[in-house]
Amino acid sequence: MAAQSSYNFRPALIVVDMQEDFCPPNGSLAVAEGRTITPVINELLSLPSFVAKVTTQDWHPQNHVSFASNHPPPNNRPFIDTVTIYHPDDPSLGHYETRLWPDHCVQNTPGAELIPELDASKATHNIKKGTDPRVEMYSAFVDPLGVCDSGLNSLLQDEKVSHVYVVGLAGDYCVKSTAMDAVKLLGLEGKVFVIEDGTKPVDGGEPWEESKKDMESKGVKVIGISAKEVRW
Ligand code: VGL
Ligand code: ZN
Repeated sequence: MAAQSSYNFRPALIVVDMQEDFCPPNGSLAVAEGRTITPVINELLSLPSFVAKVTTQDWHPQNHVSFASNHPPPNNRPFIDTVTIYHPDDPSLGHYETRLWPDHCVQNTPGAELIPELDASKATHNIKKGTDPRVEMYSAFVDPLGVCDSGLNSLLQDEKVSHVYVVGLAGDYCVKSTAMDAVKLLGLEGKVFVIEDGTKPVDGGEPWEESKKDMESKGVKVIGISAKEVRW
């Protein structure tokens, strides 16, 4: 009897937060060179191999906890100060410290739009995240305390996804968290790839090198667009 392969290559592409507010020249939280990665991402979006192509949008209400403007001075400087976020139902269920940002990606505002040069029509799904005003949510899957689930995990499980490719903005925040959650929630150690040419970090240089090490230590592979894993 012929051996039947149990191996099925079912890759998914996640395009994280390619939104006006994360891009120069006018974004309120513009990532340096954020727009320049679009051709690489469009090339990936044009590949027929993906069983799912997901765009995500940071989609905050105006009263979101990550906005510096929603906290009293003097410890509310965007990019500099942090706040501690407790589990909204019961503080004893957990807490985490998180960085404050300028107001960004407010629901239904121009800054929350996907940038027009992104071939978003080639995506199969769009996921909104960061919609709960009480919690920060960098990952496109779930916030750190499990309060808010975007539905991305069940979507990718339903599609029996075997490999995940992550690009978009920002490399050291939402891309990083999304890739690490893909490993953890889907059990895909060594099968989640961040394509470095398809992302840019908020903090370049040494902090970005550290972020890549963090990702690698959690089973994410950081590769280039020309890597053999991207030429199927
Ligand atoms: C992000 C900071 C705040 C991101 C979202 O998409 O990486 N960064 N909100
Ligand atoms: Zn945000």
